[in-house]
Amino acid sequence: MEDGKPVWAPHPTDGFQLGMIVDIGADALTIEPLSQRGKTFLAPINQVFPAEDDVNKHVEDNCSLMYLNEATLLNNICVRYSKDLIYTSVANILIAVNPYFDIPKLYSPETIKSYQGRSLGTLPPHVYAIADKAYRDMRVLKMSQSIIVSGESGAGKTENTKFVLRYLTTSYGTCQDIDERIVEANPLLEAFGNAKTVRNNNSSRFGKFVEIHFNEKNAVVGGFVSHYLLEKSRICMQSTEERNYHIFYRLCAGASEDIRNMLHLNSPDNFRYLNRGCTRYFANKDSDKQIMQNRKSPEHGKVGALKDPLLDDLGDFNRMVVAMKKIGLDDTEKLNLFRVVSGVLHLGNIDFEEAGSSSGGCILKNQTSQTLEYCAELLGLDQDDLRVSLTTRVMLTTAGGAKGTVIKVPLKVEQANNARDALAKTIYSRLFDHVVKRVNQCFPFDTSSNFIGVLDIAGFEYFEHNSFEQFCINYCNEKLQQFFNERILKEEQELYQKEGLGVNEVHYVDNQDCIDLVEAKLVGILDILDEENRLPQPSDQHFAEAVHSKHKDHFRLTVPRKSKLTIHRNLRDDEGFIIRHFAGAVCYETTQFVEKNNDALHMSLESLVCESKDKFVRDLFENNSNSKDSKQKAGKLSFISVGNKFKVNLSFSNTFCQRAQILSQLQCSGMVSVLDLMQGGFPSRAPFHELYNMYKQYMPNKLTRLDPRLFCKALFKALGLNKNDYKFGLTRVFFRPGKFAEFDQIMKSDPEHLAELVKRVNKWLV
Ligand code: AD9
Ligand code: MG
Repeated sequence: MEDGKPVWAPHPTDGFQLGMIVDIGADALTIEPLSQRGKTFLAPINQVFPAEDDVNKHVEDNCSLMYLNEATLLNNICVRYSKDLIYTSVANILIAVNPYFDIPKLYSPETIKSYQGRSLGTLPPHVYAIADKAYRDMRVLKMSQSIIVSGESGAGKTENTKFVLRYLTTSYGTCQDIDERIVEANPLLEAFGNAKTVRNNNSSRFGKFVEIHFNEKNAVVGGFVSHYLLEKSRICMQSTEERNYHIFYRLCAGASEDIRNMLHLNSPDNFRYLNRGCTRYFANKDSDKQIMQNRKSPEHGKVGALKDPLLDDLGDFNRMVVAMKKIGLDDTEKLNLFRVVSGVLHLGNIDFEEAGSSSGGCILKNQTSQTLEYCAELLGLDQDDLRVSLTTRVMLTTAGGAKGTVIKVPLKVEQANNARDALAKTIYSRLFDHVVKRVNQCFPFDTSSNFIGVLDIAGFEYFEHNSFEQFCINYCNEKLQQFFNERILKEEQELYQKEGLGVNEVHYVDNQDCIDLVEAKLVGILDILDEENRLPQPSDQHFAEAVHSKHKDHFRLTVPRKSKLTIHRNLRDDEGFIIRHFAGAVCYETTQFVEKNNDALHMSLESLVCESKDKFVRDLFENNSNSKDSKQKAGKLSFISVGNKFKVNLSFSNTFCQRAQILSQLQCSGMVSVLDLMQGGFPSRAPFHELYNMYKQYMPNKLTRLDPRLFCKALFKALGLNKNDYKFGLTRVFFRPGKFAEFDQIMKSDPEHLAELVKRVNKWLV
């Protein structure tokens, strides 16, 4: 950087602004903004970056810019976005910007065709190019591949995951039926596992890993979906302006008259589980994305009641039914799903009041007797048994010397409410497990050689109120970030070292301390929470206190009181804690952590559903070790840790006013560190023997007699490649960004050109 050259200097809302350096101080620069000639301001040296000569120019691979830094990356992405070019590469990593509208032809069958078999970098960056690279690597290396999609909630992870699946199945499938099923499984999974949140109208409330399996001829043979914990609290309660799972509204909106009568369904307004969250849809000032979406709606400006004008529940119901048919669900299976969904809705409408006797217990409110009847009917339960199980709890007693007598303890109103909600959550999440299992039966395969997996989990979240769900989701994203750090940054540098490339070291923030804070044995927050759950009288306050006392001076953990790290309600120290995540500080309110961490249902309810007269309901609870457990420990409310289940699951090894927000996403995702690495790095590489095998067929005998390393050296010399574009390591050759693709193009060019090349090689050999 020097006087008179344009630079990017910090700007509070745009991230960066263009300026000129007018004076250089010891640790600050005096900058004159280009937009305000004559005015100057001071900026710290390490926050000012050199700009490209032409800031309106954009490039497909960010690595081919002259200056690789966060400011040029941000500018490149923004210039491209203004031209509807939403994809940008940074070497082998693809950045996607959510356009929030359909870009014509971007995903057309012709586009799919054009990417098939093409090396990364030969066509404009696209999620299809990544999918095809995974496919070609799987074929050449004979190894399964994975694509990881990460980003904030609403960033476009699920949409891009679907594009990858469609690309692979249409390009490399042979049996059209299976291919279609893999794609059509999504509407069903999303109906049961996605919901409207303040950040995303179709937010995934579960994580998934979708595998597309290929046979030895590299053709698609089937698929498999694994899912990670569904957000259960949403079934009974949603935050303001959020909704329950789509299926509930769709069923109310789209079911035929007959089915509605059979399931006793009417408007969503009449169900407690649906009518408390969403009130006003256009009041959310925090979410720019939401507002952008809303502006496109003809209903913009109106205040909605329960129905979100942007969601077409009726249309979505019809599309879902078509998808169900395509993946092979018959009418009975469909009705089974609908019946249980309705059963859960009616269960939620059961209300309790104090019994008015000395027992201290509760009874069902008079007006809910019909609801009880509907619920029992739909779930195949006995009405009286359901009533008793909801209002009492079975306990083992030693009173009066009669050891082991089973007695029924009456529940208070609040306890009965909790029992009802716990039952609803368990039934619905079992139903979701069933949906995933059923989907997996739709694309079975006998043998598979390799697979391509796509990981799509809920993105990093921070709301006004953050609870156990956000804690789990953000922990999961923290793990993913660590994977990224290790895989891209650490391993890459280690490889350079091992191969003796002598490239400068790049520093990045290691988040291991944050992960330890959550998952370390005994002292980690998850274990402290489990410990709390096992106490005779667990409490959220005691849990929060325990967390603070075990981690007094932890850099990643702070008390909510007085902290300026994040905006939060005025919480006491025993009401929450703040964690500094890689993506920012989040204040968690610990109310209900203890309850939400417990997956166990009390015994009377568990056995009630396990013994349902309805085979479908009974089967949902089959293979449930929990129920066997609880029968053995009659009377004891067993504890099944949700947090730990999550931990086990995770052990996988526009407008420019939003620029500042985009910048923070780029910084958080580690992209900026990647740039530092790429500035001096060699993102593409190929082992000598692979190059040898790939190109020996074109080359004269004299050359192919050499060992692979020499073969490559000779070949590169003969081709007259620029020495700055590649480096020879011990076992492979490394290429500067974009250069491998160029080399590959030369080698695979037309026969005439190739003959010319061979001539050159021969000449060089002589
Ligand atoms: V969450 O963590 O599950 O809450 P995602 O999955 O990252 O989130 P999603 O893919 O659901 O976000 O995208 C949100 C919305 O943005 C979609 O419903 C689309 O309306 C919109 N979107 C995302 N990507 C594209 C795209 N490439 N083209 C058009 C898009 N619209
Ligand atoms: Mg999603």
